[in-house]
Amino acid sequence: MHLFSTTTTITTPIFYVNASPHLGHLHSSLMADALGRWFRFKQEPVLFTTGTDEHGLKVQQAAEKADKPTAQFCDEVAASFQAMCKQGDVQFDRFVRTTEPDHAVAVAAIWKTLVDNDFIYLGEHEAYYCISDETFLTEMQIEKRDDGTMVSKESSHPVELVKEENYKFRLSKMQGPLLEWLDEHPEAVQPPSRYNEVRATIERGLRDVSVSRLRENIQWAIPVPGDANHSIYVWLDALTNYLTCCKYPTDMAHFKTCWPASYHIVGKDILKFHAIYWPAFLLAAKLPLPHKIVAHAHWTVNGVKMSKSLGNVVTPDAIISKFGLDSVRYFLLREGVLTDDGDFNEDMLKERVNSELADTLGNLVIRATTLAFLPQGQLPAAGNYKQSDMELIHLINETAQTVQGHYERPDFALVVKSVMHLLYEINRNFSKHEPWVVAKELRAIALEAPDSDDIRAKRELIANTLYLSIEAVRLSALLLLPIVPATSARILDYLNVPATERTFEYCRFGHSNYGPVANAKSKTKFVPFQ
Ligand code: ME8
Repeated sequence: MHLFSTTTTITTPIFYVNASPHLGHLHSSLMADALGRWFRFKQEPVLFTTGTDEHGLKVQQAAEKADKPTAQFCDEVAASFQAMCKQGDVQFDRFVRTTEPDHAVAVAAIWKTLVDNDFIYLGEHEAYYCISDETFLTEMQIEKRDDGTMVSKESSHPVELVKEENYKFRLSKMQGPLLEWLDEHPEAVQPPSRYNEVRATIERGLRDVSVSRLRENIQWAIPVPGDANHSIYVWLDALTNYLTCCKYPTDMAHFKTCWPASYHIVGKDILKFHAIYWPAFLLAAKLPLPHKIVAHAHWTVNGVKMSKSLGNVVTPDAIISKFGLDSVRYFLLREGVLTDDGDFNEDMLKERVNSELADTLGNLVIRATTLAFLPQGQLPAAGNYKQSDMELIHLINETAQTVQGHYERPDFALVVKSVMHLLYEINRNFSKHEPWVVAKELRAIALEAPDSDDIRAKRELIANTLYLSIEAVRLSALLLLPIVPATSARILDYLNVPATERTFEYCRFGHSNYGPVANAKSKTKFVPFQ
């Protein structure tokens, strides 16, 4: 993935600290976490960053409302996002807060570079500003409500007319370069429907954007270098976090090892900032552009958008405490598809986890490792495979390759579907061969004809069916490690797969020698899965 850098850099949005985390924030964090785990599984160096966006009017006003000093308010809410990561086992390398000193240095540096490259100028700015979304909007993007208030058409949040002297960024100059970038990198914005959306917006034309506000109107912000009357626009500040995490500009040798980012994971609500403003800022600063901007859709609750005012916010804490972490990780990554909004529904969570994780994967573990139907608890060595076995072996190997493509797109729903498809086929094979019946027959005839062809064939059928199943379980558990790490680890422990063999390299049939064959040889018995 990394053409220039040597590290796979993966980011989440940095979340506003105006309110505590909810399921949507957890979802973006889990996507990035699963991706990070995947590349570590492939033994590639990873930098996974997340954090909090702490400046701007929205946060300033939330602190005032809570009647707390702004810095203290930020500390408290940032801690709740860190707690969410801990509870979700989100294994980030850097949790960046935009109030940290190294971030202020990075923001000042990019500002100066944009000024030096003549992309920032002082101008008069008159437009509607939406505090909730921290963005200026054009006349086309707002509408009047029946009660006379003006709101954003997209988010329905109120807007206010702002007329003031602002520094502006020459976004209008970037239409050509941005289109060229998109043409050359059709995978740069995922999924393809979002790519088309971004392209169409750029084609309609871009206007210069305001990148500062008067300091008298917003004090909780990084000041414009050399002009105490202005504060830097919160989005320019926030987007720069991705550079801060790579040690820009203080350690450029390190920076080059991890920039450009391989994946920016974002929600569809902030696509414009990541796929238009951010590449434009980077192009103007002569810095390389990210490889992939992945915009996922939103979670709704029982069909309604999750919102604090509606009181239907699902908190990570409540849901993880109720269902357990892996069930939540599984459901969010399985159901939170990229293109369409997903509905969060507890019954569906239970149904998915029971039918797939428990019934399909869990049951196969139990079926494939039960010793009850093996003569003297021993499993003869597998081999001498039939055509139908060879087809399943091919499917096992193919699944590893297919899943790799799905992870790296990334599309976790497809990862899970591929693994489940393999498990269904293996379960079907198991039921078709009925090794428990064959084992019974074997016991009945073994004494009369201890070394007949029939006995050898029956032993082979049992061994091959079980070994295929064990290998499918081992491979599935490995491939699901990034999504359900604890469940997968439990299965791999149970199969005696050593820690050194829990990497992508071992995702091939028969590649390692674990399962009933190895255990039968060493006379170690399997403990039934509980
Ligand atoms: O926009 N479903 O922060 P934010 C899925 N600070 N994901 C959701 C969601 C939902 N219902 N609601 C929120 C900001 N998200 C800026 C970002 S980045 C340089 C600055 C997730 O706290 C999703 O990733 O409003 C969305 O883009 C993000 O939270 C918005 O978080």
